[in-house]
Amino acid sequence: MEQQVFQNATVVKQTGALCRLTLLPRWEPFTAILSGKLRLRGDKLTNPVAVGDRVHGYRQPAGKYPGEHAVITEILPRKNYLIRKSANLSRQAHIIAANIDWAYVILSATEPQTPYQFIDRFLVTCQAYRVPVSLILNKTDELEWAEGYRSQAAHCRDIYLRAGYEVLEVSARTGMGLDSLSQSLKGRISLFSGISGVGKSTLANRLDPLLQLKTAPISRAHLTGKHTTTFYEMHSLLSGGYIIDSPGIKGFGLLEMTKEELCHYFPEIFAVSSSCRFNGCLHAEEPDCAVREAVEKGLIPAERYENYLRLLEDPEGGKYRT
Ligand SMILES: Nc1nc2c(ncn2[C@@H]2O[C@H](COP(=O)(O)OP(=O)(O)OP(=O)(O)O)[C@@H](O)[C@H]2O)c(=O)[nH]1
Ligand SMILES: [Mg+2]
Ligand SMILES: [Zn+2]
Repeated sequence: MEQQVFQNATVVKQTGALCRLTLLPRWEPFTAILSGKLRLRGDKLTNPVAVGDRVHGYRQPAGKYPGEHAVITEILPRKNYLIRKSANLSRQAHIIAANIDWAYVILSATEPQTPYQFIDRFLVTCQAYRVPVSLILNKTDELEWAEGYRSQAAHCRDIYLRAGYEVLEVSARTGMGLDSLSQSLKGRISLFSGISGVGKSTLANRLDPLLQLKTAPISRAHLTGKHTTTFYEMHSLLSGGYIIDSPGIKGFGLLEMTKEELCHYFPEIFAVSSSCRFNGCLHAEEPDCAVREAVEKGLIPAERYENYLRLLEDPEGGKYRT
């Protein structure tokens, strides 16, 4: 039997050397391995291929190798991707997903709470890597009885609405808000990201009950998630579209930008920065800074400005380009 060539398959899962691929819009995942040539490509990435990658390759003639894995021979150029620092090899980066049409940072209205610093870092990273991003405030059903969280949740929504982001309020438990989310997901590959325990997998299951992804209650003692999902994996939704469910994210990094560029990714800061006295104002200690004035007047939330300053001082994951 001849080798059967395939083109433009999408990676739906990647674990070590093995990938699952499908020829979208068909959903019939099959297993493939990277060709030796691709595995040896010496760049700064720990994984040459990631979920969302488009690849060419061929299927083995039946019976030639055990398991009859297909082989990936080429990874197509990416329209975008997100990376994180590799945990052990600090100079290497790990691609978490590629060719993302939309990213959602999922937050819990109650517990676990995502630090603003994390949210802002995620938003900046998405924009810097040209991934459109929205926020999802999940578990809003719990605000019924968890009164203490109401004003906190409203404040959070307010901050990001004012910054110009879309904030969807939903409940994976009751289904509230999911019709409009479901509409937005159609025809796209979307990434569900966020810290462990905010309900990424529960949300996916609610959007498509056939998925049956593993979920787990948060720890009662620490009010944190249990890192239940351990792989990035794309799933096909019956209602249309594809979502990439992901493990609870712990950190981001690698801002490939200059310090001057950072404020471009804080929309409400960027909007007033043209009125600063100095060209190239970093909005830290410069005189006549329009950004600081706006913060003092309450036009820019202090939390956002503080996170901007934090990122300016500590890009976490390296240095700014100079
Ligand atoms: N009340 C309520 N609980 C929810 C909601 N969504 C998720 N949960 C609960 O939150 C807990 C964590 O949900 P998961 O879906 O496992 O969270 P995850 O974000 O996938 O977590 P990791 O896979 O660890 O990153 C589970 O007990 C869910 O039942 C919601 O809308 N309302
Ligand atoms: Mg999960
Ligand atoms: Zn300024």
